[in-house]
Amino acid sequence: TQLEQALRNAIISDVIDVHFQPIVALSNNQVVGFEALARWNDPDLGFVSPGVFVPLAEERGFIDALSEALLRKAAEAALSWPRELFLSFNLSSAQLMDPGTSSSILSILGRVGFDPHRLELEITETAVMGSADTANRIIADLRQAGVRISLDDFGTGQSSLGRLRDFMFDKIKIDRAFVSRINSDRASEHIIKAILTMCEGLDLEVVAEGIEDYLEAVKLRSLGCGMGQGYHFGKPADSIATLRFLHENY
Ligand code: G
Ligand code: G
Ligand code: MN
Ligand code: NA
Repeated sequence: TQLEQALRNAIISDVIDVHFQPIVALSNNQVVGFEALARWNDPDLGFVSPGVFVPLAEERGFIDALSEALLRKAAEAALSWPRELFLSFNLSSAQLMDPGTSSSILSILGRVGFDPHRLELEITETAVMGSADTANRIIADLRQAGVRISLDDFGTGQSSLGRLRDFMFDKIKIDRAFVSRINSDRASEHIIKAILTMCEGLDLEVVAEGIEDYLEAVKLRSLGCGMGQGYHFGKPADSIATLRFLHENY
């Protein structure tokens, strides 16, 4: 297809960019890290969402090449940040089925000179289900090297609390479906409270995603949620704008 051909060309010519969205400590609104988000603006097709091209890359076997280029760019950009903030990077489900993923990631970090302790990998519940043994092995190898693992979109998909019992994760990212209703829907507030209590007991860090206004931030902070992310704190921005943002915020 046209999209597939364009994606192939974009990967070969290395034009897919990475943007960064701040993650803040809710106690003081200080930036603690950034999530890397792939951005592709094709001259003919216009802006194509990663929600479209990442699954296509997985299906066509391009995901390794794409993800390696994105991680390299993200880590290189993060090396120029004025403080040692963490970098959070999304891993796709196909990567969690490929036993070569951990060594590939660690070798990129080595080449770029990026400390694995500053990297967090976001994975979804569904992705871990896919090929559980391989995924467990990859996660264990990466954590052994100091990389941290966060469970993305928590509360959606085929949630399985049982996965949390295996202590494979360092952090939970509460899906924005709950966050966006926290001040209008009692049920969402109760669910978030329960997640926070559970995470405290399991010694898991928590990020609330999709915070869009001040009242949501205040509410989450009062409930004891440690970190937040969303348009209220900053939209994803390219590496130059991110550097400017960091210099303006310190
Ligand atoms: O940025 P946006 O909301 O359009 O992202 C849509 C989806 O694409 C999200 O689920 C996000 O996690 C995913 N995504 C964005 N960048 C990457 C990436 O570099 N790798 C992978 N695997 N997924 C990404
Ligand atoms: O699946 P994942 O959680 O990785 O998706 C992250 C996506 O959510 C990013 O692509 C980003 O564009 C989007 N996003 C980030 N903050 C907000 C927000 O405050 N509101 C909405 N609607 N989307 C957001
Ligand atoms: Mn994510
Ligand atoms: Na997320």
